[in-house]
Amino acid sequence: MRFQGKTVLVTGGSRGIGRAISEAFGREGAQVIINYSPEADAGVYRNAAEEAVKAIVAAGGEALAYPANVAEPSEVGAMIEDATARYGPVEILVNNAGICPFSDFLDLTPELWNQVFAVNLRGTFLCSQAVARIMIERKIQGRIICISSIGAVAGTAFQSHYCATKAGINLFVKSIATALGPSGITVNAVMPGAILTDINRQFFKENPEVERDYLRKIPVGRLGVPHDIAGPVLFLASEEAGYINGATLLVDGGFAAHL
Ligand code: NAD
Ligand code: RM4
Repeated sequence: MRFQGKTVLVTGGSRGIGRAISEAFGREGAQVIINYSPEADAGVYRNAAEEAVKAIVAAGGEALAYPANVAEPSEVGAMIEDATARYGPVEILVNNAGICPFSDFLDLTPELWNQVFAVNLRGTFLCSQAVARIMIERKIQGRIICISSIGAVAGTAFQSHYCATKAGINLFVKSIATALGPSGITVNAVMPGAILTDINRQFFKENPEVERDYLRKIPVGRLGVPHDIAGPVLFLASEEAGYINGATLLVDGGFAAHL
């Protein structure tokens, strides 16, 4: 129960890695705001956020689902204001929301480039700044954890847009860790390797050779699962990680450890 009574905002918390993080915080006593995108969660995902809330409440925790596009300043502002009114100021922010519509470089359009940058990098900026302002105002020595990617340190032919956002997140983390450290706020990044979620399920299905290639290169011999990321995120949010600031932590089974 390391996070008893703590207010935690997880962007993109309705499914995949974000859901695993949200549920893990809920199991340890946090009040969890599960942000999600109504657009991204339409269709088969429609009730994903409500299911995540139910899972946390069923486990004895407290949570609410909050629809907001992290790329839109007005929606981010309203979300932070409403969350603060309901649970008190956000003490732990996990910038998890992210998209990766795979595209070969030569087919990549300016619109898709802008869309991926808006969600992954601009969304991380907007949420971090809005939460940090209140943390400083309320003298909260909080935590900001950004979900970057192995894609920040190793590119692929079909993720030039996405990898650029994740490399940007790594240096954004180091920069705001420098800016916010004096206020007692730490900022770190977790870099997942290949984790089987909705972001890549269809891509791997259509490109089985890529999944086979990845499996050959991952020393632990398996793709990751969302639960593999939740533990490191909670550690970085914990008291035990109080002196870790500006770090970027690979959680990839050893994928990036070798040539
Ligand atoms: P996912 O597609 O399963 O979940 C994405 C989540 O983001 C959903 O909850 C969705 O509602 C939310 N979202 C999308 N656009 C949004 C927006 N504009 N505003 C608010 N929320 C929005 O994906 P995932 O694999 O769980 O990815 C989560 C994070 O992990 C992403 O940042 C991704 O880049 C990163 N990551 C994933 C992998 C992997 O292999 N799965 C590897 C490295 C990094
Ligand atoms: C990661 C890695 C994974 C992919 C995600 C979206 O950097 O390439 O395989 O699924 O991005």
